[in-house]
Amino acid sequence: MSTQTEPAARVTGAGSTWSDAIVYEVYLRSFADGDGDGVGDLPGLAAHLSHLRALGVDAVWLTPFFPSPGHDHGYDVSDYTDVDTTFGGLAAFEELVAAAHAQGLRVLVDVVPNHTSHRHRWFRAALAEGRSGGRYRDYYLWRDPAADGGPPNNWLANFGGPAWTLDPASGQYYYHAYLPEQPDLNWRNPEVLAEWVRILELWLARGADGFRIDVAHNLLKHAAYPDNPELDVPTDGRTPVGRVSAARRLVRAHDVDQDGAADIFAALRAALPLTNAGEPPFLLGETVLDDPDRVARYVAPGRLHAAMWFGAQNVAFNAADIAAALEPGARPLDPGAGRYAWFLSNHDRARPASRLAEDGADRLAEDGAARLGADRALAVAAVLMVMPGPYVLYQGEELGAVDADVPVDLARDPIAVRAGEAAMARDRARTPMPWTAEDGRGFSAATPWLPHGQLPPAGSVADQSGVPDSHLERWRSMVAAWRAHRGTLPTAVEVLMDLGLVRVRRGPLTAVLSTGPEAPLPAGTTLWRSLPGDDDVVRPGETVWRLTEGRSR
Ligand code: TEU
Repeated sequence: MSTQTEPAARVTGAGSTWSDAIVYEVYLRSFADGDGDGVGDLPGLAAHLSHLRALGVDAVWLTPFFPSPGHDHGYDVSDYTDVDTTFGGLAAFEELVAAAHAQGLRVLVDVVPNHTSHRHRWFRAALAEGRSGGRYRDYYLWRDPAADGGPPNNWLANFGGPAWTLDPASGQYYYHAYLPEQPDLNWRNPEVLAEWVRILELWLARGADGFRIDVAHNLLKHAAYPDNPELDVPTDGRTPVGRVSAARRLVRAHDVDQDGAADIFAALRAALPLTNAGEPPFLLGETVLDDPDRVARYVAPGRLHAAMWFGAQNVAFNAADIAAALEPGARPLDPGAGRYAWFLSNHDRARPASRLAEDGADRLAEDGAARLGADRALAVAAVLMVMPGPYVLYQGEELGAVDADVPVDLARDPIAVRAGEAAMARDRARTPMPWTAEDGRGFSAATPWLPHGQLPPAGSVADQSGVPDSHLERWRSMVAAWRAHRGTLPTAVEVLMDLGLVRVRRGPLTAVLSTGPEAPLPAGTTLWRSLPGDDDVVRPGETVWRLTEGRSR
């Protein structure tokens, strides 16, 4: 293992490679099918890199492509060192990396260190070793039954049922935050860290530029396994999809985000070699936490370079909500600290064009509501974009994609299929990318693994490309304006909220979003705006970027 000193603030400081980068999330199964089996793959993506290039993004995050039984669509990994043949095998990964690098795109590999598949050789060995233990038994979390023979405590799995499953052969329960087919690893065992250093080294040697780290907030559980407290009110009705409702009954006091969990990333980062390009690998954590201060712990100096802040995942289109989601990003950071990563959507959440439509998803059959939702999503993306820290864009967001109405008999998400909670299921945001308006949507000639959703209101990629003021062209122009100016901006930012307006001021750039009134713009010149037109005001539902040339307003 080669250990090298990382140049100070190289990956997060002003003007660095990643500090204000745009990362594009590719949900591989649904991006483009290269081999005609109805499932997207790496050759399909390689053939569509020109889309990412035209959009102007800096990096691509590839959702898990490792061999997997597929109980959670790749987030149940049975071998972290290989590429599933469904996605084209290892050669396809190497070709994709070379093609991406040739086009100036960096590649982030999505790793799943919280849990393995039950088919992983470590877990099979752990089962074989039994309760007397051995090297692999302690890679996982085992407890004896409670006095009544039931699970050791009241913890619940995110995808339904108890978080404990009995291994009848040994009489012990093992812990799984997600499905029983996803046993959690024991990160208190130093051997587990050593295994992960070797896995990440392997992908860096194969050309990865960094990693998206699945449920980075989950790695430690309370060592004494106390019960989680019950909540009086299980859900506030605006809770996002991605977890069964029963699991929302408990406070996540002891099963996630334990003190010490964030230190794991300091150990991991210190142990990693540089990338093949000679840079520190970028570490982007998925941190699904309500408290921004808890998220900030994961980006303390020496830990992750960026941690996803979920504050904007569920905002309503009002200035107070949006400003509250932005505000943590305006607090001063320790020198050398990482940043929040900003985003509106991913493969686990409802589409922002649906969430932000006038009356929510119910009226999306009406084209006008969907268009309004998409316009609002772009306006909100435009204030998140100017915050210090990367923006993570999920495939389809650039088209104004809306939630798909996936019939129950075609559902694939375990939250629907296993737990029977279609209302909480994530399939809505995972339907194939609409490249064209034709039958197979240019995604595949075969029946796709999930049905096609309705087209975005502005149409497919082909429908929108080159059409002035289409949703896609407005996204492209925003990215181009951002690329041209981001390198000159300070990291200090101010977020102001007043009478339906949100203002984000970062040096000479001020972004003004109106959720209600028409309002005058700060003096200066307009760099970009989210709606077509050239008025001297910000209109309802619009974000305008103004260059104030050193003026304070
Ligand atoms: O998702 C975790 C996630 O986003 C949550 O909704 C989750 O329910 C939360 O941790 C509750 O505390 C990641 C992946 O993005 C998702 O696709 C996987 O299914 C999941 O982890 C398990 O690997």
